[in-house]
Amino acid sequence: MTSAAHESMFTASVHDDDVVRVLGTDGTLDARNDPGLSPEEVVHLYRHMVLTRLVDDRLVTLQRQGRIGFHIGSLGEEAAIIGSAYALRKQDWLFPCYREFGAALLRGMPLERYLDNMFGNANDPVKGRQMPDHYTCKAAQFGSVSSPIGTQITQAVGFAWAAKIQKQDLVALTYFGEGATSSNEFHNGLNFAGVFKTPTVFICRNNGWAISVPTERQTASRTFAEKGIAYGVPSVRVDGNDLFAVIAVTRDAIRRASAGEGSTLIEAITYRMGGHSTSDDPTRYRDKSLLDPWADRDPLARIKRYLDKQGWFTDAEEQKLRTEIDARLRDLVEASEKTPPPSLESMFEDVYAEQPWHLREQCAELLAGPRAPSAHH
Ligand SMILES: Cc1ncc(C[n+]2csc(CCOP(=O)(O)OP(=O)(O)O)c2C)c(N)n1
Repeated sequence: MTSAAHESMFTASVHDDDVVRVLGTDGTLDARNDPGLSPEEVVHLYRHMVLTRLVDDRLVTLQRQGRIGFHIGSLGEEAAIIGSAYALRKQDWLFPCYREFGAALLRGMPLERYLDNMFGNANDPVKGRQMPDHYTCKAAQFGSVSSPIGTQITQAVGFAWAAKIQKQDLVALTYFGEGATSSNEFHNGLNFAGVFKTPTVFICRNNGWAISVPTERQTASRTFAEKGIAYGVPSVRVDGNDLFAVIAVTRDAIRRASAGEGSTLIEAITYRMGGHSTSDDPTRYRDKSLLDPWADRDPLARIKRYLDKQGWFTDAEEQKLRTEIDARLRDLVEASEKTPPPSLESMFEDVYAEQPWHLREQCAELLAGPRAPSAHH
């Protein structure tokens, strides 16, 4: 694992026809790159993918009912997100984009806190100061959600560089969409990572769209992975709807980073099956027929076919799981929705160790001022 001579198994795969794949769409397995998960691990990850999808469904419904303001989901991208997060070691850190709540939950963020963020209530980890789906979880080593495109890329590189200077064996993994490869931060981050061999894993979720911009309008490069080669960053294309392949390539990238061999760019080829967010209507710019080829590659259905073949998770167990998650979500949503908003004075916290006089004065004035009636009283 720490051998400086470790060679990546996958780094040649940057071209169109060169994609790492383990799990066939029919549920068969190619043993060559199989990460060798136990039956318990596969079932655990499948259950988590189902949870993620049901959370997505529920949040879209809540937004449509006007109970939360916004949601940005991961429909169709679950394997790319959960597989890569699963490959991380405990000490590693994650610098998210905005679609990776499944990774935060997998790494130990309580579902309660995530839902509190959706309602911006008093238990929201960011105290209601941000939009829904902008959270953080230090205990899960999950940085703050970055919605300005690409900013998390340079944060991850800086973090990894600091770890390298301090001789800590940790890797910073960052997620971004293929649209972010057109940002300055992508250039700055990959260039720096290439020169200084920082222990960073770049996961480019190539989901076909940057809101309404399709990949062919995003770049004239043949692939997104080949952009890494220009920076001297070994790169690989992987079937992002194949949980096993994503785990295998991410583990390999982590091994290389941990061995001092620097960063890897992983292009995970997947598809955004839903809108960009609940504020978007993809039927305005995307023909429905474009979804058809991807339905067959659905990351959850694919694992389920494999589980069926192995006899590891029955339809009855699946039904039971879905019923349990539904009930749990109903209870947790009810609790989060009932929780009052953060206190007004919390707005003045967290900047100064000792609050300066003018903020104390402003806070007192605010508390004494007229209030609109609160929905919670
Ligand atoms: C600097 C900046 N410009 C524009 C936006 C508006 N915006 C939000 S998401 C997005 C598209 C991002 O696409 P991509 O990077 O492919 O990620 P995806 O949403 O597909 O996961 C845009 C243009 C932004 N958040 N930040």
